Amino acid sequence: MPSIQKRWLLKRTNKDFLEYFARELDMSLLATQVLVNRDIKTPEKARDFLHSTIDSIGDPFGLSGMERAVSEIGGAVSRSERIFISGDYDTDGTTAAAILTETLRGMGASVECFIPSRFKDGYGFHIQAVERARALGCSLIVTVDCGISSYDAVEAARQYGIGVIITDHHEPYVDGGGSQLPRAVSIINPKIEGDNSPFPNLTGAGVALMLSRALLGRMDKGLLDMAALGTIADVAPLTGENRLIVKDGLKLLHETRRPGLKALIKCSGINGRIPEPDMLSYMLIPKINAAGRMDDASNVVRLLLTEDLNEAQTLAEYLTKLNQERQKIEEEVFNSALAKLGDIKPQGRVIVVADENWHEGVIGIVASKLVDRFNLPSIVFSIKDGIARGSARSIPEVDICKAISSCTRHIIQFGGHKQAAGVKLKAPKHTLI
Ligand SMILES: [Mn+2]
Repeated sequence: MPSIQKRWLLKRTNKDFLEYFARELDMSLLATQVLVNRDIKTPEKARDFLHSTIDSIGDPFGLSGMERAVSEIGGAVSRSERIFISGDYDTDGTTAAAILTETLRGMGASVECFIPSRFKDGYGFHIQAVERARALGCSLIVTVDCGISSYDAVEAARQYGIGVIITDHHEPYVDGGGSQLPRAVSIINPKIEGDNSPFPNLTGAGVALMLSRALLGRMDKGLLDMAALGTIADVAPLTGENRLIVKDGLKLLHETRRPGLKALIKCSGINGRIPEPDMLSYMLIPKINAAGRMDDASNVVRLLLTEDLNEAQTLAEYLTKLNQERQKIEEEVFNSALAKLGDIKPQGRVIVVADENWHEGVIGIVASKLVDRFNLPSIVFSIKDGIARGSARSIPEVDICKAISSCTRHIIQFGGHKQAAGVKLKAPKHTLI
């Protein structure tokens, strides 16, 4: 413990520095203190932080795999080949898909945009998507916000002579205990080994934005509203590149030209001011996520891309209604999970609960609520037809994806992040908890 004099000196130095720094920046002491708290302690860094815009974001070709992806996509567009975009059903996955769809259509490409169904296809990129791409005569598949653990689906595409470009941001753990990344034409994922890009925290929508920027040779700022939504929805750290995306994206969202987002913002009651990330997380993003949780998330891509005011209004009302249903079911499942835990005050290291009647669309949120309540990593399974689909959420101390990857022999499929993962297991009747 420093002596009183020393502590005084520390404070004193700090105060002198603050005053000097505030004078340099021509800012109040309070605002300067906020910068210092963020470890911004030189005038250059401060100016960078305060005045940087989306134009100062780094070079998209810094992402490994970008060059090859751009040349393959460029080739397919110039040969008028059909391109299949395979996304995911949450906000990040649907905004990523819409970003790439709009970009490629703008380049004159013929594009099919596919969003899997949570109930029919499950999370991510699967053989069903490959079959559909083939049936539609597509020669190239580009995944967004998924694909990094889809070794088998990429093999199936190769068999059909369809090239796959994977763009993702999930941890590169692989299916079924294998040790190989998918044999794709190109993989863009800031999390894979050897990627030295300056964008480690991009989400699926952020990676899609970078691909768009590389394809167009410029940033299409009209995409930033969607990129900001994906970034906030995936709770990515709002620093560096993500902060720039969100900063400009929120302004754009406020005055969005997209009829669908406009209608949805109106339904959410956040009209009239530039929204803050928290407001979006509570008021807008749950409505977007509700589509994939309760029904069919390709409606979200339609909402994001439609130019038709009536369709926009109908879709916005539909999402709002689905979200109300979701809230009701979520509460029921949460209470049922609590009842199952009963009086056992969980003292172990992890909570695992399962039921045959739980709605699959809400198990992720219920797992989050269990983590909040008990401060333990939690996995919630919904069992149907001998298959247990689980959603795992964790506390900062536990890398849940790694934990699950250490028991791959029991697992049909899994994927995710350090704090959130999805997992699929065989569930013979007698194992029901
Ligand atoms: Mn994502």
